[in-house]
Amino acid sequence: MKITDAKVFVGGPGKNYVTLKVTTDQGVYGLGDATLNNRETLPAKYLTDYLIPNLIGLDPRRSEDIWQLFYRGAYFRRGPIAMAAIGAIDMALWDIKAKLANMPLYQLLGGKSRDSALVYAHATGADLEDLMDSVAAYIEQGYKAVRVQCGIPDMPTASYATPDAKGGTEPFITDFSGIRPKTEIWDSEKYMRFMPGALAAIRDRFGPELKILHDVHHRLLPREAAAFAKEVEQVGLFWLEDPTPAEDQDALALVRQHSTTPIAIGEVFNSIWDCNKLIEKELIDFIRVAVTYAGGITHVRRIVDLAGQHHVRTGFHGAPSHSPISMAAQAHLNLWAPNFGIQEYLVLGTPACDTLFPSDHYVANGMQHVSEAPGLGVDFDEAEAERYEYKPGSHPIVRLEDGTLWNY
Ligand code: CS2
Ligand code: MG
Repeated sequence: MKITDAKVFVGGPGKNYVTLKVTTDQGVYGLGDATLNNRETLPAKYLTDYLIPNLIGLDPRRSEDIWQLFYRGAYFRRGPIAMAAIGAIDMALWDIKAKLANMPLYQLLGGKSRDSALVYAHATGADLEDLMDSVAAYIEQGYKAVRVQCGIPDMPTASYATPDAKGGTEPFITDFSGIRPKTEIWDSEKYMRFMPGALAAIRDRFGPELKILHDVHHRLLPREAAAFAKEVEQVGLFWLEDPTPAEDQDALALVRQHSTTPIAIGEVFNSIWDCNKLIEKELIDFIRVAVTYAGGITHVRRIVDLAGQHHVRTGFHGAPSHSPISMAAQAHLNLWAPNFGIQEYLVLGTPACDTLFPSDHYVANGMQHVSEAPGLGVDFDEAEAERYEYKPGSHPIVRLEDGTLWNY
């Protein structure tokens, strides 16, 4: 069996998805996602210029050897661009293999460990009252877990993932406003004075059952993160996410030392070497890698297995930057992983997105249900894809009030 062609498509409704389609001499094709948010053209070029010319002619069933070829063979290893490109190929080869086996992909991983997977939605508000309304709306829809992000009083601009005005929704991470980023102003002291009380008020309002998650989004210093995690201990968060940048994995020991608040980190990681210390030293409770950014199913499975040896559960990233293809791959991993925790889920399902990526994966009552179709259980409409093209967009940058460049 041989790979005969591979094509890359960049674009989509409201988002620059980077979709890979790998075709074989037996007519079976596989799909992969290389969407690196706001840098989409780079994994696309890595695929077209470097990986695809070396993929043609190979046996698609040799997914492990192909992964090693593109990881070790690069010489310059790792990094989000290369790992997203490798991830897309890996997803496509797993898709092909499962189609050949005429099985939904989770069967090749080891079958079901559960029949459906818990997801969490994103509640947001310009102020606490607005946020409470957003939380109530998701509970009404049956969600059992909700991430809460709130506008901070006296903050000069809206904060991460919060609307400019009441009733607004989370700003989309790519607004196609061009490659020059907007600027958000941040003040950790204002955040630390307000947010713990807001989280406690949400707990008081909605009771002990609701799984409450909060994303600090890398904004605090390790000491501040330790103090924050300690102060919210009684709120009983399901997790506190990215409390401090984790390039310095050891810094999380300070947070662990001062609090039992569960910690979730990993969405910006692209290999096991970004998180092995966090896992082996048990400094986190949830690993947040994304199947696209972290090299596909083959590599993420290794991270999940390492995490499973250290009481760390999965909490795969699933922001609107993710394509239905990577969300499908994660859905299969969620059904298999013995140490599954939760899946981030933003309602991607706009009619235009569903038309581009037909699938019968679905979420109901806060639970993700996986397609029983052979393979990933998602397709790609090439004719529909012709309607879209790449449009530059960027994350905001963040500065402190004195102009210091900070963490987005
Ligand atoms: C966020 C992401 O979903 C999350 O937890 O951290 O939305 C993140 O802001 C984007 O993926 C950045 O591209
Ligand atoms: Mg996050």
